[in-house]
Amino acid sequence: MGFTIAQGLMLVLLIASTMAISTARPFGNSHNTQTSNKIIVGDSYHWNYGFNYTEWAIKHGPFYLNDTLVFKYDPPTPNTNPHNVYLLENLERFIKCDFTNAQKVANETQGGGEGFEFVLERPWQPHYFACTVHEGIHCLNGTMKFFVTPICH
Ligand SMILES: *[C@@H]1O[C@H](CO)[C@@H](O)[C@H](O)[C@H]1NC(C)=O
Ligand SMILES: *[C@@H]1O[C@H](CO)[C@@H](O)[C@H](O)[C@H]1NC(C)=O
Ligand SMILES: *[C@@H]1O[C@H](CO)[C@@H](O)[C@H](O)[C@H]1NC(C)=O
Ligand SMILES: *[C@@H]1O[C@H](CO)[C@@H](O)[C@H](O)[C@H]1NC(C)=O
Ligand SMILES: [Cu+2]
Repeated sequence: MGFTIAQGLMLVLLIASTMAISTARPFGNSHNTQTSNKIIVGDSYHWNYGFNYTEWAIKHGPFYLNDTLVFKYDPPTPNTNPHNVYLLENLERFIKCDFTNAQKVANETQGGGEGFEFVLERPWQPHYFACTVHEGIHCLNGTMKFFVTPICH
C-alpha cells in the first residue's frame, strides 16, 4: 500500500548495515557477555500506536540470541486501543502489513502488568513483529511493526 520498492530495499540495507556494524565490532560493546538483556519495546512509549518502532529497533540493535523483548500495553478499556503481538511470515508481508499465515504470540490482555516477554531463541532468523489491530491500521498507519535478527555473541 504505502510502501514502495525503494522503501523495501531501504529496510534490507538497514538489516545489512546493522549486521555489518555488529560483526565489525564483535567484542566492542556492552552486549558482549553471556548475560542476556531485557529490552522494553518502545522504551517508555511501550507498545502503542504512532511510534516509529523501525527506528527504535535500529537504535537499540543489535539484538542478541536469548535477549528478551518486553511488550507492554494496557488491556483494552472503552478509552484505550487494544493491541496484540504477531509474528509476520516474511519481509514482503511485513512491508505490506499482510497478516497471511501470521502467528499470534500475545493477545490483547497479555501486555498488562510487567508486560509480555518474548525470548529471541532463534539465531539469525529475522523476526517480523506487528500489531494486527483494526485490519492493519495499527501496523500501517500506526507503524506498530519492527523486525529484529538475533545474532550470536
Ligand atoms: C521510521 O524510521 C525509519 C528509519 O529512520 C524511516 O526510514 C521511516 O521512514 C520512518 N517511518 C515513518 C512512517 O516515519
Ligand atoms: C540461550 O538459551 C539456551 C536455552 O536456555 C541455552 O541453551 C543457550 O546456551 C543460550 N545461548 C546463549 C548464547 O546465551
Ligand atoms: C489471553 O491469553 C491469556 C494467557 O494465555 C488468557 O488467559 C486470556 O484468556 C486470553 N485473553 C483473551 C482476550 O483472549
Ligand atoms: C491509513 O493510511 C492509508 C494510506 O496512507 C490512508 O488511505 C488511510 O486513510 C489511513 N487510515 C487511517 C484510519 O488513518
Ligand atoms: Cu496496536
